[in-house]
Amino acid sequence: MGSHVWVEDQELAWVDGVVTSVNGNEAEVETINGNQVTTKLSKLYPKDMEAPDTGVDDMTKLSYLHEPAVLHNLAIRYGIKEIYTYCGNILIAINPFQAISHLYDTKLMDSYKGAQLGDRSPHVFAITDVAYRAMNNEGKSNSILVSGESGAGKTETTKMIMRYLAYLGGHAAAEARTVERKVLESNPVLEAFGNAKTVRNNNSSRFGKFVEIQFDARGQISGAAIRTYLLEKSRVCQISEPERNYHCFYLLCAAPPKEIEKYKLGDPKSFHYLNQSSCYELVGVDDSHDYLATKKAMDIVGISVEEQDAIFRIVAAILHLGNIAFALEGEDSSVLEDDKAKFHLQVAAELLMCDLEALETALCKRNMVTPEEVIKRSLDPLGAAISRDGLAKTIYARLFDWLVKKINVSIGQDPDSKCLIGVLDIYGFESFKTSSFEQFCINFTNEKLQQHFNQHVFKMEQSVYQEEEIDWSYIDFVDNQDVLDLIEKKPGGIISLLDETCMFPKSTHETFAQKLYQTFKDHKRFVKPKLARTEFTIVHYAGEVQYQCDQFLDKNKDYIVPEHQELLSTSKCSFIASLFPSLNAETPKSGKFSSIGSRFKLQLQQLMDILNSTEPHYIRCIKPNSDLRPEIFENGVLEAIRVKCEGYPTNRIFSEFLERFSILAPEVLKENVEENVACKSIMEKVGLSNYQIGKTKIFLRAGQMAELDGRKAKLLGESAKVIQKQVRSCI
Ligand code: AD9
Ligand code: MG
Repeated sequence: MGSHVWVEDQELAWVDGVVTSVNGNEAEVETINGNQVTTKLSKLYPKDMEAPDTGVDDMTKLSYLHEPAVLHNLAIRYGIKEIYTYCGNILIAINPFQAISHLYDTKLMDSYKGAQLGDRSPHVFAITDVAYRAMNNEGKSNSILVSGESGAGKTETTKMIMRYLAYLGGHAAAEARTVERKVLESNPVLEAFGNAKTVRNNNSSRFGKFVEIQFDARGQISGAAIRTYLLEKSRVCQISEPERNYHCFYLLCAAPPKEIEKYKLGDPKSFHYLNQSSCYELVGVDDSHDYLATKKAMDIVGISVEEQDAIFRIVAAILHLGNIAFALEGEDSSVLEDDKAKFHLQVAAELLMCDLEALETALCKRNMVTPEEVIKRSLDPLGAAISRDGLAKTIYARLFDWLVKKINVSIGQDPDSKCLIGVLDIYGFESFKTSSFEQFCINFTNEKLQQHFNQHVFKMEQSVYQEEEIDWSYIDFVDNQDVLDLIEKKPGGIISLLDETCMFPKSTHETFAQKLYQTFKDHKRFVKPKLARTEFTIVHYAGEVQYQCDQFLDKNKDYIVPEHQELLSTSKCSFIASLFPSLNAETPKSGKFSSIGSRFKLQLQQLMDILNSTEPHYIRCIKPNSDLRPEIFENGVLEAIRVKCEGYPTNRIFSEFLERFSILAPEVLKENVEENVACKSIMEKVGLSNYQIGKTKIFLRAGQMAELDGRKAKLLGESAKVIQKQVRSCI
């Protein structure tokens, strides 16, 4: 009774209050907003009444490391525009959604250069500086991993890291500065082609990115490599309200009149690939300005004027392709719907520099190979539209890959570089009403990174324990290896089973689902939802996600229709033809199945290998809302805390501990013993065990600090009562 606690609240997430009565394992709490709440004792969290009003800049300074305390601290700091907070050496960044003046200017960069972590207020520059210095001093590669849900600020943070690295490792001479300029200008180019407005973010990255910045022996940038992961191809042909397609389409529609005429463009509303949503413009974004800015960035990264022309010709051609509509002819054949469709077919063929009739045939017909001959079979209008969309997606994906490759060649790799700093900006955990293959891959990535993160945090904890020479050997470490096995084990994991299913001609998504149900019926991370026929649920570390298998098979097949391949490889535009190199013995035959899931798994493994060879630094971005609770249940910050809680989440220097708790055993101070002995005596008197005494600090298990504070409050309460009694008796 009388204790200050945090209690869960529907609206505010957490609200503080005072316990007014306790009944068995339930408590009555009067909250500060005047409500009486009855709740289980186990759902109450103690509030630290000694925590400073302005919050703490490092979560590890909090006496209680639990969710309400952490979120409250972040909320206080956010209120005073302090968007960065440490949790040990992990940086937490809360998206301010507005420019904060001077937060990233050169003067500030100067002030972080060479500063120790913790000397100055938490900042993305501070973490980057630590990574850069560690690389220079120890000759070891470092990496900075930025994570968080969509819209949390990963990409903006990544750009700040790159800017600061360019500042630290930049060249003095103007002519030598091209490397860092190219590295920085690669961002707007990739964003124009790989970012789009989504429900969650007006500039959402639809691909993962790992930028490896190479340094020479003097610590100057000498090269860079950009790797991208899994671009969302489906967006090119399908968007829904209130989202947009990739930015480049709108930029081009807002180009100067000469270009509009050249590419036969016009109002974005007239294009099927854009008008499936009524959102065309973005607040605060001027597409015509961005078109020119993108071209300028393309100049800097070394994309020639001719190449730019070919690129935008392809972008325009995709829009025209989307407007080629089909109508039914006869029983199951298709023809161009009307003159409008004919016009767009003609323009698309002109822009792609391929034969008009060949394009129409490639869209509407398929070759059937029989032992005797090759027969042309007609597709129905739906089949033709699918064929058209497939072509558009393939062209776009190849264009994006070309851009990445070109930028890499242009920036150049430094083969002699021994040290690099890798910066990872990758999609966060996703769970939608219908989660499909993309979410499966994204969440798989997050499981992989989570394992890396857990191991890292655990290792960091261990190193503190080691420094203080305390015994940590019995601390259990809960891993997510079982989920990873479920997904990627070979053979037997979901990806393996998917590949097997894809190779078997008669299989359907239903047979795939049945196979999963049978194989994993006893797996504790796999759930078959009740009455499900094609859905399955994975119990991820961040929560359960239900996947819909309907399109898993199709989406896993990296397949180019042979007719499309043939058409484009013979384009008169050498740029386009080069995107579809003719097949030779070494390249896999078009039309043959190649697994996107397996390739992605391999890419991820390569990424993990690189990360494992570096010293990692973590930045967790958070998207705030009114109560600062992350929208998605995944919360890396709390996950870090969970790992910490498995060990000794709280530690205090002996003197601080004594200052706070000597009241519980005042006699120990009189005994003139060593501080560590005094700390031990207090713990023994209170009856707590399992704590550890290090060289300079006492390490407490989760909940012990609260227990000590509780005792202290009780004692103070009782002495207050005694004083009150004495006062009363005097009156
Ligand atoms: V996604 O997973 O790619 O959809 P991100 O990358 O996590 O997402 P992004 O960096 O694009 O989010 O940030 C979203 C928006 O928040 C930006 O467009 C900015 O308007 C805003 N933002 C993010 N970080 C900052 C910042 N440090 N200062 C000011 C910011 N605004
Ligand atoms: Mg992003």
